[in-house]
Amino acid sequence: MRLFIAIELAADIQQVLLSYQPNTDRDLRRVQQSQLHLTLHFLGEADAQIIDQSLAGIRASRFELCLHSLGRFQDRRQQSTLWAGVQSNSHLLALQRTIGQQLQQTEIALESRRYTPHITLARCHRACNPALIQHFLAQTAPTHCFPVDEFALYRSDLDSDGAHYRIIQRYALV
Ligand code: 2AM
Repeated sequence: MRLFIAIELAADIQQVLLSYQPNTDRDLRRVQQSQLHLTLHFLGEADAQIIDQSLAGIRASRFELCLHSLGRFQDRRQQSTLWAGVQSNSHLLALQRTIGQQLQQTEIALESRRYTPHITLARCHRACNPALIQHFLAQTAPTHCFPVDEFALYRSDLDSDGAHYRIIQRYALV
């Protein structure tokens, strides 16, 4: 099963984020409201039961996150990810590190790239229309804050219209 660990966003924050998404275009795909999330760790193919056992022992504190920025990642093939960022937050980074340490006890290979917290809002599968990107990045970034009192293990299923994410387990923060 293709798995990742993420923070689910409440419907009101998802609504805010929807209003920042760029317009759809031939090569641009917006992330649907129910699929918006903040990833902590991408795991790839892994055994959900083993991961669940590992996550169940985590004790970490709840915290507040604030939206803060809009940005873009671009890969070597010119594909872009358009995202919303959150304000730097030591609790978020501590949670991400704690989960990573816990998962090191399983045989899962974790992402080696530096953790860049972001909420993907849209993806361009080829070069994006530059006007759409400019318009997206020129918006005043949202600053809404929201409480984080749990994280979740998600499964990602790929089908003809892209990936579909579903929560398979939730873990409360204390
Ligand atoms: P992205 O939105 O920036 O693509 C599910 O795929 C979640 O895991 C997404 O939030 C995705 O980030 C993230 N992720 C991180 N590394 C990934 C990888 N190597 N392949 C697919 N998704 C990855």
